[in-house]
Amino acid sequence: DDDAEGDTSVVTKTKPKTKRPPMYKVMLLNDDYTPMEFVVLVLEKFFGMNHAQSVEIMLTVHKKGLAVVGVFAFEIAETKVAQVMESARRNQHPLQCTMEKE
Ligand code: TYC
Repeated sequence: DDDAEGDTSVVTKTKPKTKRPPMYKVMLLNDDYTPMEFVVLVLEKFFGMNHAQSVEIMLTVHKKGLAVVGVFAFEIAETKVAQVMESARRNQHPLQCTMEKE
């Protein structure tokens, strides 16, 4: 929209803002005790990765300390984090999964 302001020639643009929801990075954190194979299974089960992708991401976390495993809308990200944390708890692994606004 062009909104003419008063009787001078100043014109301001009003953006047609279609608002997208904020997205959230879901991250996996490294630790010294969670077995590599468990992390690989978690990535396959909850993030729909194939085996090769899962191994690659797991090794990135292992070497760098953390990695983004996916970016989702808030509710989805929350569910992924809860699923990973519950699976880690059930299996008595200290694996940590967190989310952060992009
Ligand atoms: N560092 C763990 C080990 O050596 C493996 C591991 C990878 C743990 C990724 C957590 O998010 C993680 N067994």
